[in-house]
Amino acid sequence: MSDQHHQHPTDAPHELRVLNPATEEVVATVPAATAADVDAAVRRAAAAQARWAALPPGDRARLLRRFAAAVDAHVDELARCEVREAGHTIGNARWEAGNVRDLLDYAAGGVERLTGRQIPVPGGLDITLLEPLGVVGVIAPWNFPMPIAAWASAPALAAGNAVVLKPAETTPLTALRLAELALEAGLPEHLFQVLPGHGPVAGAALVEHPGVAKIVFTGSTAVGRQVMARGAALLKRVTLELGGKSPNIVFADADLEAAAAAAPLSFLDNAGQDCCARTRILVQRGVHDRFLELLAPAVESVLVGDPADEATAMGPLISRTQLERVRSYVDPGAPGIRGKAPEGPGFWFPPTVLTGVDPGARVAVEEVFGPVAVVLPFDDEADAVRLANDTPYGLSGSVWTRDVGRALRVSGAVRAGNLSVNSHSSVRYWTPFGGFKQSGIGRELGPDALTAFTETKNVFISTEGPAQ
Ligand code: TXE
Repeated sequence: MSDQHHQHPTDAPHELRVLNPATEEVVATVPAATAADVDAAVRRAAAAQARWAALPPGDRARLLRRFAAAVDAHVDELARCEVREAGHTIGNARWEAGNVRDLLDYAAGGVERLTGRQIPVPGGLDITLLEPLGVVGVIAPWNFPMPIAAWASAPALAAGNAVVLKPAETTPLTALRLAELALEAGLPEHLFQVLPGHGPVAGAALVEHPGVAKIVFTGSTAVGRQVMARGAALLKRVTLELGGKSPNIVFADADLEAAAAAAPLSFLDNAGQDCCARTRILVQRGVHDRFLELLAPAVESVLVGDPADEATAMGPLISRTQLERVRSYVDPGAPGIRGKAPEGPGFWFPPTVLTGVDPGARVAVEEVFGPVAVVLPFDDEADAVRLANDTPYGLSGSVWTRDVGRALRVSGAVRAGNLSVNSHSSVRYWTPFGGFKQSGIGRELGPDALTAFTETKNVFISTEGPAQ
């Protein structure tokens, strides 16, 4: 680590103020970790990891299941915390806490099934061992603070690693609570540590720490690039889950009612702060106007307001910065469909679909990370694929059609990691998730989630007798 990271830059406060994005009230203040704190945490984690990896796999699995049970017993508390610090709707937040429990259970199930191979070779026996990496650094974003923290942490722990997690500046609280629950469940001390802090301080210190074997980073493509460049000095293993500008492709032969009903879910869920958001709605020209007629009431009727209210469908944006960012993309006079949002306090932006947009316009090209989509017409299948791929990103996308052949052709041709046919959703913990192109490197979740936190060692055992 370089010395400059042992101190806070003068502009980085020593505390993080957590605001409720729906009210702008201060929810909590937590200390921000320095690079020295990160260093101490990594050393403690390394000691804990050695003991953890030496436990019989069945014991590790049992402890992770207890951690899952502890999360399950606190789903409502965790969800309410997520509502307060991230502005997620209470329904979504409960799902997210449940998702952490499910991820821990799923990872626990993998502990005793993590096996190497025996490979036929002449002159001996060859086996591969899947060894833990050591200490894994997880840098999480604020858009899904709980699930994304667990996507990496659960399989990393299951594979025998320790985890040091740096949550986003705006959302440290649920992660801190998860670390407490891990301890209460009996996980060894220092095995799963949460260090709130500033990205350029604590995040950078994790990336540059020689004791951290792998970084799992979820966040912006710009910072992801920096993480990879800085980690390169130590040839650090990296998984990067970055931005997206995903297409939602609606063909004329689709069930238009179903496609229009699902479209708002695909870009308004979590107020559009979702890397998989389908923010480019590509509609075949012949059904363009009909589709917009169906889409308008679906978007206009989305209930935006108090995220703690069970009836609310969409909450606020995370911060004033994010609100300003989203505003910068939308000309208030531009044609389109608009829903309603509260005035403030709070960081509110109404559901917005822009029509008649130039495909090269900033709002049609860049990740907005707010409740904003554009509609772009296309002529035929080739045109749809060209438009869908006309982006540096490649995270996800949807294809709406009743033609199975077309569904398969288009899914095959779109350069993205997660495609859904006649569905708006991408993420299931049983299946691999990750980006093509500038959307990331590596995959999380799915059956190989644990393997991503191991190093393969090949051992050859000679069966040759002594030389004659
Ligand atoms: O992200 P950052 P921001 C996109 C989205 C959003 C934009 C900006 O478009 O509008 O990014 O969001 C840590 N070394 N996504 O500024 O900065 C930081 O502390 C190490 C998409 O919040 O990338 C936080 O924990 N770490 C995305 C995490 O990186 C650093 C989710 C993400 O923050 C660091 C979030 C550094 N130098 C934003 N600088 C997705 N893929 O879903 C910051 N961090």
